[in-house]
Amino acid sequence: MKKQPLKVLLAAPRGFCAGVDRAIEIVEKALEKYGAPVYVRHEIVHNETVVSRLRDMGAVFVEELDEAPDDRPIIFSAHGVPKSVPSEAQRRNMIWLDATCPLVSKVHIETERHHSQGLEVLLIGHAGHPEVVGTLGQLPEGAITLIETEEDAETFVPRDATRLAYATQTTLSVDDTASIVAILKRRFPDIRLPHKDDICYATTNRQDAVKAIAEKSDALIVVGSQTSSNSKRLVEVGERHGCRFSVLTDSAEHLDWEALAAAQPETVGLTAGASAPESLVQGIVTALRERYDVTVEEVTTARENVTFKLPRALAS
Ligand code: 0CJ
Ligand code: F3S
Repeated sequence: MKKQPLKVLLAAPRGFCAGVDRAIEIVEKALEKYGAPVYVRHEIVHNETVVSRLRDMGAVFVEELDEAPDDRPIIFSAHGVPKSVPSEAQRRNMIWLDATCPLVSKVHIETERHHSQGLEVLLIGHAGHPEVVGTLGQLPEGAITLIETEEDAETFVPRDATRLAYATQTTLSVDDTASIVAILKRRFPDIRLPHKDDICYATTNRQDAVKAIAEKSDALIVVGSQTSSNSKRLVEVGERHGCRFSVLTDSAEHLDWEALAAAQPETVGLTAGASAPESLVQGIVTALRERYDVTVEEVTTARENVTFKLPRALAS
C-alpha cells in the first residue's frame, strides 16, 4: 500500500544540554576511575533510557544518602542537592562527586548571597521537584518562600516589601514565569531580580524552537520521560502555540501510534527534552518512516556551544 506523505519538522536545538552531558560523563568517568558499583543519589537526569544504560554499566541509583554504603563513591544528580547532603557525605568520609548543573549551582550561590544581604528570598518553582528541594535546602528551613502560581504571587505577604529577591527553577515555562514575575514586580517594585535569568539557556532555546514549529504541525512529539519537568513544559508550549495533539513519549515503542494516525497528520513536529538522548529521536523518525512517506526538515532557532568542565577529581 502507498504510504501517506508526512513532513517532519525537527526542532533545533533539542535534546541533551551541557549540564546533562556533564552529569552523564561524571557517572561514566567515576565508573572508570573507581570501578562498579558507583552510587548515584536520585536519577542522574530524568530519563529512563539514560538511567538504565548507566545501571547496566554498574551505577546504583538511590533516593537518599543513607541507602548508600560509606565505602563507595556517591554522585549527586544534575538537579542539585540541599546543603545537608554533601555535609553528611563529608561526615561519613565518603567520596562524593557533584553532578549538579553549574547553572543550578549559580542559583544556589545567588540565593545565599541575597539571604546574607538580609533580603527575603522567593523561589518560583514546582513543589517537590528535586531542584526545588535542593535550592530550598541552601538556606535554613523556612527561609525561602516557594511561589508556584500567579495566585501565590498575588497573596504573598513579605516581612518588608522593600527587602525582597527572587530566584527560579531552571526548567520552568518561560511564559508562565514571566507572568508570575510581572505580578511580583507590580506588587514589589524594589524586588531584586536574578543577575541573569535563572531559566537556563537550554530550557529557553528548546521552548523557542517548539514555538517555531507548533503552529505548522498537526501533531507534536516530545521525546522525554514523565518525570522530566523541562520535557513536560515543551508539551505545554506546543499545546499553547496551536498544536492540540502534543504528546510526551519515552521512545517510539511507547508512542500511541493509533492516536497519532487518528489525528491524520500531514506535518509532525518533533523535539526532545534536555535529558532525552538523540538516538530516541532518531528512533521516532525511523518508526515514522515505516508508516509514512517521510521528509524531514530541521528548523533551527538557535545555535548552542555551551560546555561545562568536569569536577577536578575526574578531569583527565
Ligand atoms: O534540573 C535540571 C538541572 C535539569 C536537568 C535535565 O533535565 P531533567 O529532565 O533531568 O530534569 P527536569 O525535571 O528538571 O527537567
Ligand atoms: Fe543545566 Fe539547564 Fe540543562 S539547568 S542541566 S543546562 S536544562
